[in-house]
Amino acid sequence: MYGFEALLFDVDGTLADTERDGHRPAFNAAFAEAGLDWEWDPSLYGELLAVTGGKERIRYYLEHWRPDWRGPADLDGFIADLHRSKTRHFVAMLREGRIPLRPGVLRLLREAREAGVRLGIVTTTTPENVTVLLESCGGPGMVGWFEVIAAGDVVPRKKPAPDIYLWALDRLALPPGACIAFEDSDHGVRSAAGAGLAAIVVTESAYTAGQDFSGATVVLDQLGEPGRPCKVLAGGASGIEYIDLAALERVSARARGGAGS
Ligand code: XBP
Ligand code: MG
Repeated sequence: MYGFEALLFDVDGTLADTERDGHRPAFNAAFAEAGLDWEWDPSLYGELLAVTGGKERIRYYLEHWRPDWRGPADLDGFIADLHRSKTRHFVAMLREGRIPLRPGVLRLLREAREAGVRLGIVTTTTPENVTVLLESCGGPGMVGWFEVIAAGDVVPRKKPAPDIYLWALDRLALPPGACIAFEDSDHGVRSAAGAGLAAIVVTESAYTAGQDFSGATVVLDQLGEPGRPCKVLAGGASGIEYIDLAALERVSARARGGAGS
């Protein structure tokens, strides 16, 4: 028995390093295919990550970088089509195996599953991106490991709003104190903490490294593996070599303000 019942994972930046060399080139491929001369370089993409959600990001780009661009009358439909094309390019990259899971992810998921700890996904990204990532990296049955996949447009207000976590908690019929969130960004931490969850931040990404993670319980560079230790960047979880269920028990005790931290 652990002091938590479920682990809830963000996807982009947390399960896999997807943004710079995954989503970004997929957006660019969709723009090129539509005959648009828009090109999101890595630095511009860092600025665009201020807005979560691909469709929302395209709209933000148009408003701030292309204010004079004259789009079609049905701008929503145009953006939705463009974004569908972007998703096609992104899942093709995933199917080619170009984006692996981050260190320690598969090990922790397997351990949790074997121990009967419930698993969920809580992400801004499109549901298809989640299923293809999981199946490409962990095999065809891996989607079934997750009791809830909270993704994309199921809530209108995306992270940093807490809504997507609240949606997942409702489906799991669990209180926030029974869950631990895994995130990589300030948007994600605000969303998880806003819903009342303890959050572990895993970040090696240049895009999120300098962000404010003050709402997180622990900040690590990665989950780590036996023989490949993680670095604890904040949260005082000293002596943790890698995140397994025993380490999570200490983290959750700490989040509850109890002993064992
Ligand atoms: C991830 C995102 C996503 C991806 C693109 O945020 O913001 O928008 O960049 O995915 P988080 P889609 O990790 O906080 O969930 O294009 O499918 O929306
Ligand atoms: Mg993320």
